[in-house]
Amino acid sequence: MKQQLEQIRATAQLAIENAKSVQEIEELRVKYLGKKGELTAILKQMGGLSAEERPVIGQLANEVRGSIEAAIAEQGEKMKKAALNEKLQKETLDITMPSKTTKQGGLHPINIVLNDLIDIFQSMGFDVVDGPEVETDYYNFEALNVPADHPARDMQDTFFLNENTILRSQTSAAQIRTMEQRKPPIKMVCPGRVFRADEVDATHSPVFHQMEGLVVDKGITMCDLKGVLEQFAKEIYGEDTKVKFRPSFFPFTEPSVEVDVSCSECGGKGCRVCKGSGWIEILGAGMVHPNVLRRCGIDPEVYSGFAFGIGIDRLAITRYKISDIRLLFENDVRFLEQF
Ligand code: 2U9
Repeated sequence: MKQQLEQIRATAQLAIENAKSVQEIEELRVKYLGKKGELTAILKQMGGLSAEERPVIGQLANEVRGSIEAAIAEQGEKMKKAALNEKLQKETLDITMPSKTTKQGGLHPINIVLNDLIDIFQSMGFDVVDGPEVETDYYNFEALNVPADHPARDMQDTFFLNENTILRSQTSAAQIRTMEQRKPPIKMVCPGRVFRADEVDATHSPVFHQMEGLVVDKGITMCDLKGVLEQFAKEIYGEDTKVKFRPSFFPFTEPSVEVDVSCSECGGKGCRVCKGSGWIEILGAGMVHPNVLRRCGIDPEVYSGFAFGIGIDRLAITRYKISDIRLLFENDVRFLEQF
């Protein structure tokens, strides 16, 4: 039996050293140490041994088991190391390879124009205020002197979420809230996305962007309106730009004006861009209607103000000679990477 055990030790040792895979080692473990393995088979015969022999053979059997287990562990470790070495060899890093280039993004043309507008108005002392895109009927219409049955609602037909909740058709609500919360002087612009139930074509989109402005204080007159807007037009279109104020109508301003600038393309002679007129309309404005001030708790006998609205998308289209407003919303990278 002693001989048999030594034989098992020697053959197991050899087989384990020659094993080529983890799977093979596992098979050898089962073959020698498993329940039906060779070592176990020998141990089962120990009952037939004499009392003197039994402890000697028992001890030897344990030694053999121990040395087989150690050989298995050692060979397993060797294999792990070999596999790691092989992996490291294959995964050598070539630090001389050129790196992957990441494409740098850029600003959307609407944001380029928006940033310019913010810079201009901030330099004139205007605060920039934000407001929610989902508004109540009151803040979008009623507070701006546009009651439920007012015909001007047609011009600003928007999307209703329910009877009282809408997607804002202008950013004016933020200005109403500011007037409700703060005493004049107020000098603010609010840029943002607005919505109208318009048919989509090359010049109309149901989603567009505007920047509205509001100045309220004692003694504000149409002269302030003209001075600020003329300065703005010159900063956007150049010092030589002429500015024209035409009478117009908005329910929230009285009197109201539309502002044209001399065409920067032809210098006012008339061309395709200005459709032969020499002028391009850039914004609407007016003196804040007394009803609007009164509703916000501001006494129109004491305070007055002017307001204006600028279409950012239209400005971007004329500045970059973009042929179709839809290009601004399709996010085609071939279009966007030109700016
Ligand atoms: C308050 C009071 C008055 C904002 C104004 C306009 C004239 C105007 C258009 C320009 C192009 C909208 O984006 S557009 O289609 N806007 O012509 N907006 S006056 O008047 C206000 C705003 C807030 C409290």
